[in-house]
Amino acid sequence: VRHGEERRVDHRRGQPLARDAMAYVLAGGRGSRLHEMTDTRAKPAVYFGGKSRIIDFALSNAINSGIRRIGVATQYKAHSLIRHLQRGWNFLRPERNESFDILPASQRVSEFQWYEGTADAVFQNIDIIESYAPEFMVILAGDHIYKMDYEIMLQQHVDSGADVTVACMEVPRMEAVGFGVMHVDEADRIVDFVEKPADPPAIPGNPDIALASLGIYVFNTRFLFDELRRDADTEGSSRDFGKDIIPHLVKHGRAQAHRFGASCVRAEGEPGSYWRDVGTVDAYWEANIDLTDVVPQLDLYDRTWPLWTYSEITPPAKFVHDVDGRRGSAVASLVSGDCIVSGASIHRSLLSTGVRAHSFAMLDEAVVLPHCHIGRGSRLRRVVIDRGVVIPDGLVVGDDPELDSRRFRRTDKGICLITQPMIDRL
Ligand code: ADQ
Ligand code: ADP
Repeated sequence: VRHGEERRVDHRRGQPLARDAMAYVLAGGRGSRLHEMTDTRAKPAVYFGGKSRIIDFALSNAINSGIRRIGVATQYKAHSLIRHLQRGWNFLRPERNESFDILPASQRVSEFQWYEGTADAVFQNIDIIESYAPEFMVILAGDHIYKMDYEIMLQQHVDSGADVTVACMEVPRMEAVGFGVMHVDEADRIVDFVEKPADPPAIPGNPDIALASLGIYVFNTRFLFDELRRDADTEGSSRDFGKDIIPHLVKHGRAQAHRFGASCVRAEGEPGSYWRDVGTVDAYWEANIDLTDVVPQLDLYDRTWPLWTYSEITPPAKFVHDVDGRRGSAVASLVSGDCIVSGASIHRSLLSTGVRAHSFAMLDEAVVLPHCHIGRGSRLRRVVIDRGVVIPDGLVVGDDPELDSRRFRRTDKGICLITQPMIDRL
């Protein structure tokens, strides 16, 4: 009897493996390439897709996969994130054998220590996790956009009997500099792993493609804890999954690759395997604007895999004509609740909750975060507007690259990030 089959008889009790698992979401990193958008909030708390935040994707995947125990480790600028989690994700009930814990770096192990690396963010909470006795740990990052059924990955982990299973995806080789990159044998066992290599090794037979780790790991809990304790006693370790734990297990243990394509959730007609790290202003803008496509690659309307979030209770979006009765519309756009488009023309844009766009304003390919005001007669093209910004009447962005670069944070691709302090300095 193989390890996996034995486990299934002993432990599954007819339940999905997800019910014996805990999802542990690492949400402490800053995400510095989002610049001013992460000045006040951690990257997982950044708004995405009009109604939700980036971390909602990983958390929704966990819930939709059937996982009912969730821990979220926070550290950097966590207030906005913690508030969101308390408002939106506190529905898991201990009375139903469920749990939801927010685990700020609180110097529990030593008063001199915040979370050092990602592994430390688990290590410091071993006793809390143990009190729930999950059989498996699904370690996730809180800052990626994707839909994935973790049950399928858990199943593969149990079937293969691996010490750790690492989700992976093929990416263009030069993009792999930001990832852990692996080599696998014919049974997808990981035989080599390098964290963020300057010159990523390609997959055999295709010099342009590398196999990248998505930072999603499945462990048997007891094994993971032994590893974390071993690593904590190791001189010179940075206490990080990608830098320390995974490379060690590839060398000395049994690490298995899990192809993201096998567990990626697609709605009918949804193409490919969608996974995005929206870690730069360009990638963030693009992933949001992509949602306005007629058939977007990421389907937010799939009722079988809903995106859970906290969302304010709002009146419906409203569209009002201008004095000529001609303007006051949004096409090819996503418009959230409590928006009022009054005499403005909006095209290929995304309006988050509570945006007011006034007469004769024009928005094209704009990502507008909650509670912004778009002043009369302003014209904005290819922008990201941070929460609560008041765009003055008549402001023009997107016509004059030099002027835009002086006033706002303009990327090489010509996307302008606009925040209130930038407006105040005009
Ligand atoms: P990175 O994403 O660069 O690489 P890291 O910066 O450690 O790794 O962040 C991973 C997650 O942990 C993020 O969600 C971050 O917010 C969080 N985090 C970082 N430091 C933390 C801390 N001290 N406490 C709590 N949470 C923290 C990783 C892997 C690569 C893999 C990529 C895929 O190391 O091998 O390829 O993810 O994106
Ligand atoms: P403009 O966009 O022309 O500057 P306003 O901001 O004054 O105009 O809003 C124009 C119209 O939008 C109002 O006449 C009203 O129909 C609608 N509107 C604005 N605020 C509200 C609100 N709080 N509730 C309902 N409708 C509103």
